Order: sequence, then structure tokens, then C-alpha cells
Amino acid sequence: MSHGWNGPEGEHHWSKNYPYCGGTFQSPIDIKSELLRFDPTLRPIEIQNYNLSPNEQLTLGNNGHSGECKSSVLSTKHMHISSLPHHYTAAQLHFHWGSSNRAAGSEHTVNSKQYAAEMHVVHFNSDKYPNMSMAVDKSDGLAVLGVLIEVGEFSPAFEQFLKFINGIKYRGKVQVPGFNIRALLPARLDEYYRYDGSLTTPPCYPSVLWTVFRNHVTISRKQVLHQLELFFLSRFDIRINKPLRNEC
Ligand code: SG4
Ligand code: ZN
Repeated sequence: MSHGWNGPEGEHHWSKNYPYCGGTFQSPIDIKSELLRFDPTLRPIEIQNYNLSPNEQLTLGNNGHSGECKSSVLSTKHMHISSLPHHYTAAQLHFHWGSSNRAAGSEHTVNSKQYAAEMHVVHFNSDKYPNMSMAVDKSDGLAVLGVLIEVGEFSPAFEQFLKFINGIKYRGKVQVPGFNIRALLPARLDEYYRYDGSLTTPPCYPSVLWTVFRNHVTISRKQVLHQLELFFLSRFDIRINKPLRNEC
């Protein structure tokens, strides 16, 4: 199976090697409705330039958790979110899927309910930092949009990249033409859970302003099965990487 963080090196052992893991800000969390409170100062999430043109290639890769190069840097003109304390520019998006022996794969849970999968669109604070790697460990460095994914109706939006994943059955990369990333988000961007948290994986920096949309999206059972058949590894990334700067 995959390397590093799973198996004997799994989650419960992260804090040995990564001091931030397991801290007060550790994400993900179980979102408990009785602990929620309404914050009238929060605004709907506003997204800009999420509609990528087909010639903006996305690199779809299966990282199997191994230490690949991190990608970052979209010019600030590009895909970003506003209506937060700063402007945040998208660096990459990735998914957390279940594996064949654990069908549900979402990281956040709502009243202990785990969803089939979860998508994260990772943005860095481009008002203050030039790129992802400068922002990743800063307390105001990142903003991640989280989308809970349930099995239900077929999603044409997800099919835009699912149809390419045969190319990354094991490990490696495939180019996917840009498409409208907005279509991967739920219709309502004004209902969400907000909290201060961390990266969900090592090094677990407490740098993430989390937005988990209240409404989930659906993909069909076949679309999920497609995943499970193809992947024994449970995560892969779409790197939104135009232009890509390797930081190895
Ligand atoms: C996944 O392992 C991604 O592949 C990582 O992306 C990501 O790290 C990590 O999750 C933590 O991000 O939104 N789940 S999360 O908190 O975005 C970063 C890469 O390694 C730093 C590019
Ligand atoms: Zn994630």
C-alpha cells in the first residue's frame, strides 16, 4: 500500500515526528451542530477565475502520500477567493477518498457522519506571501475550501477529470484540460462551517482558515467505484499549476 503516514506510521504516531500534529488546532474535526454558533459577520465565499480555460492544463497526479515536489504559485490574477480577511490565491486542489477496505473517505465529519470523499481547494494568503511555501507554516498563511462528497447523482463536473485517471493508475501524472472548478463546489457558497485549524497531514502546521461547505455535492456510485477500482492509494492531487514552480 502507500508509504509513510499510513500503516505503522499512521495518524496516531504523527506527533512523534511532527510536533504540530495532534495539537489544539489539528484538523480535521467532527463538526457538531450543538457547538455551532451563527456569526453574522461572515460573508458568502466569493470566488474569482475558477473557470479555467481548456488550455490551462492541470496536472493530475497520484502522490500516494510520498514526498513529491510541492507545486504552487498562480499569479494573483488567477483563481482566488475574496471576502476573507485577505486575498487567497489557489495553489492546488486534491481529494481524500476512501480505500477499498474503508469506503468512506471524508476527513471532516458532521455529527460523526463521514462522507464518501472530500475535496480541498488550497489557497495561500497572497496579500502577505509570495507563494505557497512561504505561507504554509504561517498562522494566517492558508485558506482551504472543503467540499463533502456523497454518493448520489452523477456529476458531470467530476467526470471532467475522472475520465483521465486511468492514466495515473499507479503513480505518475497526466495533463487535464482546465475546466470550471466552480462546478465542483456546491451551489450555495453562503452556507459553510468556519474554524481555525491546520493541515490535515504532516507537518500539520496550524495555518489553515477552514471553510467547509454545509451542502455536500454528489458523485454517482459508478464514479466512486471507478475510484476504488483504480486506486488502492487513498489520495491524489490535481495540481493547479500554471505556471508551476517546483520547490524540491
Ligand atoms: C494532501 O496530502 C495533499 O496532497 C497535500 O498537497 C496537502 O498539503 C495535504 O493534503 C494537507 O492539505 O488541505 N488536507 S489539507 O490540509 O496543501 C498541502 C501537497 O502536498 C500543503 C501539494
Ligand atoms: Zn486535504
